[in-house]
Amino acid sequence: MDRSRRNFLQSSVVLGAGVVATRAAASTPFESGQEKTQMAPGMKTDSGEMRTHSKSAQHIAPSGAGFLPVFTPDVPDMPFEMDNGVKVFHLVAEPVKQEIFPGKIVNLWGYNGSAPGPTIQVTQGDRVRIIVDNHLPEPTSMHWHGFDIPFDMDGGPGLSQDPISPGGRFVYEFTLQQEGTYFYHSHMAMQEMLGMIGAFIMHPKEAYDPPVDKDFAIILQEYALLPNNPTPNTMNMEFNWLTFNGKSGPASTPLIVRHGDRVRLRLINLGMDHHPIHLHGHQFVITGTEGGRQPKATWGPNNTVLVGVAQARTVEFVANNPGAWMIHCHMPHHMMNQMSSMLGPMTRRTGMPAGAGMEEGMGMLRSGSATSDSNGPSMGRGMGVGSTLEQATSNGPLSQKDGSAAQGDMPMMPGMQMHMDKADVSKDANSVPGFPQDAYMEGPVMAMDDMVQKPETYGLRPGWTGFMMGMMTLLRVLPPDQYDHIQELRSQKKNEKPGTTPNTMPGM
Ligand SMILES: [Cu+2]
Repeated sequence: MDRSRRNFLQSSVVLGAGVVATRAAASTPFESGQEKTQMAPGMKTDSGEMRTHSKSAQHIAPSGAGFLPVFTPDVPDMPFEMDNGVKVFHLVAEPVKQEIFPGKIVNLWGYNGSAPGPTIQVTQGDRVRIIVDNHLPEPTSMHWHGFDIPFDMDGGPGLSQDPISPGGRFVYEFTLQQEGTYFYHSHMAMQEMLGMIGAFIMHPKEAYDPPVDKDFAIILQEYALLPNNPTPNTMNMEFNWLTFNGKSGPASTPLIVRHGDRVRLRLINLGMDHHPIHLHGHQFVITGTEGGRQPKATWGPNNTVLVGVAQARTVEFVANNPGAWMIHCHMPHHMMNQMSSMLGPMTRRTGMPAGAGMEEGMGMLRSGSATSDSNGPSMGRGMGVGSTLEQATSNGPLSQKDGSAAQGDMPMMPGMQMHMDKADVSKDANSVPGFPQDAYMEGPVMAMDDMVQKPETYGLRPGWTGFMMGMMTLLRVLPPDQYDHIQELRSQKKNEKPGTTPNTMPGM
C-alpha cells in the first residue's frame, strides 16, 4: 500500500469510528449495529437466518476489529476453524445440480455444493489456510484473484504447482494484508464457465468511512443451455441464462433494506461478457474495484457501473427512495431467460420450419462460416437463408392463438400464472415491421409470483415477476414497519403459502 493511500485509510478510520458507535447504540436487532459487533460467518446476521450450510465447523468470531458481515443472497457463507491463530477453510470442488430458476435444474461445477461457491470473509492481516479438495473428474487449480501472495500459492497450473488431480488435495496458506472485494476461481477456463468462482471478502482492519448498514455481494455469471439440455455449453459465444448468485430473475432473492440505510453492493464478474449493472431510483458512488478501496476523491455519482470480465466493483448509496427498485444488467439480451432463437412465426403460422436445427441454433458450427446459408436462426450468428425465418418474431413467452402454451422459449410449468389480455390487440399488428417483441400481449404475460415466493417477496405487486428475467434482482427500500415484518418472516423462515400474497403494500 502506498503512503497516500495509507494516510487516506487512517484518516477515514478516525471519522468512521465515532459514527459506528453512535449507530450501534441506537440499533435494533434487525439493524446493523453489527458494523461494531464481531460476527463470524455462520452466525446470525441482519439477514435473520443462518448463513452456512455446514454442520461440522466451529464458528469462532474473527480477531481484530469487528465488521459488518457481507450477505450474499442465495449463496452460503463459508465457515472456518481456528488452528493456532490461522483461519482454516475447506473448499471442495465438485459437480453440483443447481436450480437456477424454478424447475430449471442444471449441471454446474462449483464448490461445497454451490455455484458460485460459498463466500469467504476474512479480516485484513489474517493468516488463512485453505484446503482444496478436487472431487471433479479432471484436474483443477485454485487461483486467488488479485491476491498479493507468494508465487507458489498463486494456483497457476503448471507454473507454480501441478494441477490438483481428481481425488487430490492442495493446501494453500498465506497472510492477507489487503482489504476489499476479491474472489477465488478455478484457473481452468472452461471450468470457470461451469460456475467455479466464489467471493472472497477482505474486511479492513479499521472500518471504512462512512459505515454502511447493509453490505451485499453479487456474482455475475452466464450459461449457454441448449433447449432440453441441462449442461451448459461452455464453448458457446452467446448465453441464454444470466444469473445473479446462481439465480435468474425472478428467482433471485430481493435485497431488503430499510429506508435511509446506507448500502454497499459488491459486484463480481467472471464470464465471457461485461455487464453494465444499473440501479433504479438512486445514484451511487463507486468506492472500490477488484484492487480494493478507492479514495474518496474518485467518488462521483453514477447509476450504472460496468463490471468487466475479471473485475469487481463496489458501490455505495443511501437508500433514500422507497420502492421495489430493479438492479439489473442493462445488456438487453441479459434481461431475458432462455432466449436462443426467434420462434414467433414458426409457432404462429403453419408450415414454418423451426430453423436449421438446434446445433445451428446455438451457434455450434459443423462446417462453413457462421454466416453461411446453412446456419439458420442462431444465437446472434446466423445471417443466412435460415434467418429469414426469424423475421417478425417474438422474444417473449409465446402462446397459440387459442391461448394454449406454444412450443416457445419457455415451457409452461405448474404454478405459472397466465395473464391473458386479448382485448386490445391491433388487428394488423402483424403488418408492423418488428412486431412482436417481448411485450406481445396477444399471448400471455407470464408471471410466476407463487413459484418464487419467499419472505423477501412479501407484499410485492401481484404480477411483479412478469418481466423479471435474466441478470436481475430487486432492491426493496422499505418503511420501518414493512422492513421489520419481512425480517420477522425471515427469522421465522415463514413462507406464506401460494395465493396468500397480499395486495400491494401501502406506499409501494
Ligand atoms: Cu450483462
